[in-house]
Amino acid sequence: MEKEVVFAVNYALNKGFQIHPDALKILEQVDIKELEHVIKQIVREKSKQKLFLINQNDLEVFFGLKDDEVLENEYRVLSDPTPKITSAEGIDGYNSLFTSRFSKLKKIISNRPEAKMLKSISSAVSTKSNDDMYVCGLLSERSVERNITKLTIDDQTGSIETIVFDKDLQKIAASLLTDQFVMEKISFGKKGGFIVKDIIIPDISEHIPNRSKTETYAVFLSDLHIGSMYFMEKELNDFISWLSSPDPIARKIRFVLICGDVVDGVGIYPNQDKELDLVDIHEQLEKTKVLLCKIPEHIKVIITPGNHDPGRRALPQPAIPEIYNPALWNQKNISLLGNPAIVSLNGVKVLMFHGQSIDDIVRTTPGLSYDKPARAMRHLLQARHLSPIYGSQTPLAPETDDMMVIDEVPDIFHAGHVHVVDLDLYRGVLILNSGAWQHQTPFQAGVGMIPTPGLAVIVNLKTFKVYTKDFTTRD
Ligand code: D5M
Ligand code: FE
Ligand code: ZN
Repeated sequence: MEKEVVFAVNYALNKGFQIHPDALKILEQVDIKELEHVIKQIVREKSKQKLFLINQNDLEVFFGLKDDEVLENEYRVLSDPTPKITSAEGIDGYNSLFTSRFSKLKKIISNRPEAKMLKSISSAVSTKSNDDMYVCGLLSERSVERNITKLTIDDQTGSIETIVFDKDLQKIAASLLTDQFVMEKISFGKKGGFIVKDIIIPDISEHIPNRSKTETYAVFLSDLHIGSMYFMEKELNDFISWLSSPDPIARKIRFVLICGDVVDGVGIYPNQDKELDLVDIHEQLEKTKVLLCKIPEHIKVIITPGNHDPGRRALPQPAIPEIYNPALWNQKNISLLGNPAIVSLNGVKVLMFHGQSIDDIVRTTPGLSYDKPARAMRHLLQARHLSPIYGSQTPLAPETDDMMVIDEVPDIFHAGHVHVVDLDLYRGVLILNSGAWQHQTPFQAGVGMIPTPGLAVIVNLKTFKVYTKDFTTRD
């Protein structure tokens, strides 16, 4: 026996494993260079399963000698803002953006029984009825004074100030996002003023997700920040090499989704150049191309932009323009889409949104924090809008169609931006934030943000079981 084979056998025996005689025969035929690595992988995986016999099948799977069952890998783009982006300008543009937001969300809420009783704001204001009335609009103002909350909502006919006395309703009122769509049950009070009896938000109903027929896996990544001094090149490279390894999960991966901040960009924040390894955007994208082109061709790679990527800053963002790297665009297994985008992976609908608005939401909503971004994402699903707040940090473009409305309920809602891996399941929708491949930056250290970088989030599209694989530790 060759010394590598002896090593492998002894390694397994010392860990309490038995080796089937048929497996021994295979060990003598396999690639010696791979042997140590593979035997350690098998021992680790089977220890987890508490199965202490190594058989022929294990070796065939881990060495990639056995063909996988045919895995479905059907990819479709369901929504991409790139070709739809216009250049509506000024106040008119914002008026039409908000008109579009209002009418799309009113349509979404129209399946609620109460929606049949909706009155326009101008007619509610003039009626001043003591009976219950329903109105809906975008929340333009909220104020809290002496144990009461005042909410002002607007529709195209006018504006109404409403008063919330009830404690529980005040809690709901506090969680509303500025410019979000709401429906209210109100009546005109004896002492004057419109009293809020109920607050209804569009939300989603219990959702039965679409599933892949085969055990195909997708990997969810974001915030690579290629070009930054803090970019974790080694870890990302290890991840990319792992995709071509005989690991049984790696062999079933057919999709890699990258949800923005692919590069660190140039001039994104003051003095950024002092924190860049590559100070030219073309160099950053060239490096991106070199790294991502190492992903095997049977895996489809989908890239959407974030606030660090070139294109435009305001939402919705077009795909990273082809001129920055035609080779990346023309790579057969790579697709560049805008932000937000919806793709179908074997029928599973994935909404990809970089997550810029999470910053605004965390800052303005009681109970939310940066270490639990999936909670903030849940708020967005409930508001049925990816970036409601206008005029805060997240820039919105004055499009005539509000493409940030969540029209269709996705099966998976994928975002990044805050550099923290977090998961949630809300009414059947898998919410996931995919972390980052950048070490903590001095800015983040200064504000106490603790990222969880170097983790790949992997989802079995048939069972929706989620795995995270840590590339910061060597095995
Ligand atoms: O942002 C990563 C996270 O860090 C995101 O939550 C915003 C926050 N961040 C980063 N830089 C700044 C500055 N300069 N001001 C406010 N918040 C910031 P990323 O998109 O990767 O930069
Ligand atoms: Fe980022
Ligand atoms: Zn970002």
